[in-house]
Amino acid sequence: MSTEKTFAIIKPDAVKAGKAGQILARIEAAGFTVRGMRLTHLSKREAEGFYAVHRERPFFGELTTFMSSGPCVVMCLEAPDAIRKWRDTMGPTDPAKAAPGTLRRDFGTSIGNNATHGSDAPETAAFELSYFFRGMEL
Ligand code: 3AN
Repeated sequence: MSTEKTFAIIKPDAVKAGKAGQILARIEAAGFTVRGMRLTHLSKREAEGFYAVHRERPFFGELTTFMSSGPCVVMCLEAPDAIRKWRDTMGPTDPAKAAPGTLRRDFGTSIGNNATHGSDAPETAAFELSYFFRGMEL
């Protein structure tokens, strides 16, 4: 499998709880190379743009309010098969259904406050990386 880039977020719940450093250590231990990283505080409008594919979902308002509630860490992670590997490292959306040792199980507290985000496909990764990073930064 060739090297691939994916987009990741340490969400506001995890940053607020002081878990960003522990999550970053787990990212490095899992074998990802961090190609880009920045602390940012999304506006509601920026969160709505990022999650535009979910705008018809019932939780869209809750999701974008949460994602703009405090600073988060946005990252470009690189590894062989990075998209799948990062989603495996995070675990499923609902922390209650995630296996021990996954980030969402260990740091998430609910389906909304689930500590991390990761792109789910190559097209999504391309959009999400370009939403936060300029080409020359990666
Ligand atoms: P994932 O991030 O695992 O790909 P999606 O794409 O189904 O999950 O959902 C996008 C984001 O919306 C999730 N990261 C999660 O935090 C939030 N979300 C999903 N379902 C709910 C829900 N029922 N209530 C609140 N937030 C939700």
